[in-house]
Amino acid sequence: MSGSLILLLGDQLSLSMSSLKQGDKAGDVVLMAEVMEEASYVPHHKKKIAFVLSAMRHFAEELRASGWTVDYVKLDDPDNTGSLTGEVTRAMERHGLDHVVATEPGEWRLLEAMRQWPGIILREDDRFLADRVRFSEWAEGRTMLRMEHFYRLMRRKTGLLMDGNDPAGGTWNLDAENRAKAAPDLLMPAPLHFAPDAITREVIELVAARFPDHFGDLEPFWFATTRAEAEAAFAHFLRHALPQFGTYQDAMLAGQKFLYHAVVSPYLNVGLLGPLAMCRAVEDEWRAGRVPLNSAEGFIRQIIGWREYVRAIYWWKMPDYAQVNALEAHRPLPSFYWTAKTDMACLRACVTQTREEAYAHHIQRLMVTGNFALLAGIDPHALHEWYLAVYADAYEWVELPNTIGMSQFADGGLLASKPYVASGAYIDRMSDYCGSCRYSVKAKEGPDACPFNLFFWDFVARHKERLARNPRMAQMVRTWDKFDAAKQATLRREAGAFLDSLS
Ligand code: FAD
Ligand code: DLZ
Ligand code: SF4
Repeated sequence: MSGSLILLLGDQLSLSMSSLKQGDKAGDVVLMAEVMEEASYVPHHKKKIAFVLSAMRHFAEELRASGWTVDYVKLDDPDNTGSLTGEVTRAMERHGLDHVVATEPGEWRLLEAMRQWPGIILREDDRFLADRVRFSEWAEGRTMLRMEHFYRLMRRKTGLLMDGNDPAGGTWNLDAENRAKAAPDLLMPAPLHFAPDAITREVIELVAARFPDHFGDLEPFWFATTRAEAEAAFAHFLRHALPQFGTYQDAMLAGQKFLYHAVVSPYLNVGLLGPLAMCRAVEDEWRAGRVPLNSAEGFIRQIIGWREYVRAIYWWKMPDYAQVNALEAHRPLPSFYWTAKTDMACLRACVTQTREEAYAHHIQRLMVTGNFALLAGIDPHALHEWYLAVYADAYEWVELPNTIGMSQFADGGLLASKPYVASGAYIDRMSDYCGSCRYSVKAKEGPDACPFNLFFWDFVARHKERLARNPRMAQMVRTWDKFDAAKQATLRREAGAFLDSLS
């Protein structure tokens, strides 16, 4: 057989990709292609496009340095067909090859397209710790799925934070210690910034010229774009932020976009970092006495717990998962998700930093933008496309279940045990947003009432029957039922008026 064409996608930037494993450096050609289709199937944030293209170009150099022959097609190549299908066809002709080897992509739509390619050989993506088929078998046999059960299996499988058969420190999950409110601190660590090199500067010019209407600020651009830089960014997190990561994991501050978060998900999701090595490094920090257990366990849970769990659910439930809408939410996405023009200080802060950085941390996504959309009855699919577009770390395998399942309860409770809804009191407890807001977080009704307060009760009223059956929400329904009829009517009328004003 002649050599192979090996396709590497923009989020497959590792020398240990399964597609490369049985490859032959002497006879195979690696294809990497920048294509309009991938850059615009949702209107990706400009910084996300620049990050992916620059990381691809740097990785092509890494491949060449390790002995591979790389055929790299740039976005502005005059013959570029604009699609991966077109570029694979052209490359097979160019090199006289009759088959193409690829690691399975992270999105269903692309997997479906690739399965139609003549001569395609797909290999499993072995960068993850949980086996998709074994997960489905484990999940099918259960009446109720919970991440915690899965997480304990993963701790045992990897041996991370284990002392023999027992969890290190005697407890599996220290989440209860990870909910402190943060105070503004001038000495708070910031993620490591990298000055754009010549390759990145060329990409920035390209993105500015080709995607002028896409959301987001292209500059300043400071993301890592090489493996060495990504590793340095993670080492910086281990040293400066991890010790406080756990305690302030849920905190939000208007002036601090990153707090003690790692800000590494873009690097991890494209393959510049590996999940197991990161978790082992975090465990080492704890065993060396440099970080507390609640930080180490909290971090490791996100990676081997949530990250693996949402991916397994994505592949188990796709393609139907993309269509679910259990709460029948159909309201269009308000324009302020793009413009940040709203009097609600919490949403303004989260959308503004999203526009600036293509980043928001988990609680900002879940309890501000996600919570608002869930309470307001926004169409989960419009919201899904927004999250997929605006964050530098967003790929459907991780974004969709986080949005549809965890944040919007649109799968009816498959992924999350209860809808993540909260009134303004939660946002006030965990942030400093409310102090500068035009609304009063204490006001429950009237023109100054925090919209989250109005919407919270309107949500409970709209979904009373379903929520009454959920042990974690039933108390809310009983509280609503105790309100007198006049109060119920006022809350619903004011919530309705505000909701109508959104469109
Ligand atoms: P840290 O808070 O420092 O956490 C460390 C790492 O844990 C992250 O880098 C990430 O790899 C992992 N992690 C944490 N929480 C999750 C989670 N719920 N699911 C998967 N991995 C997790 N994460 C993405 O990587 N891509 C997405 O497209 C994405 N979309 C999301 C959409 C919604 C609605 C919500 C609620 C969450 C989403 N997340 C997504 C999860 C989480 O918000 C991000 O992983 C995190 O904010 C990345 O920032 P960080 O690196 O500073 O994370
Ligand atoms: C996100 C992205 C972008 C913006 N551009 C490209 C590209 O030009 N070429 C490419 O191979 N991959 C790109 N990607 C990443 C893909 O969208 C990603 O591989 C699929 O969504 C599967 O996860
Ligand atoms: Fe957000 Fe309400 Fe607080 Fe304003 S008062 S910042 S709308 S939670």
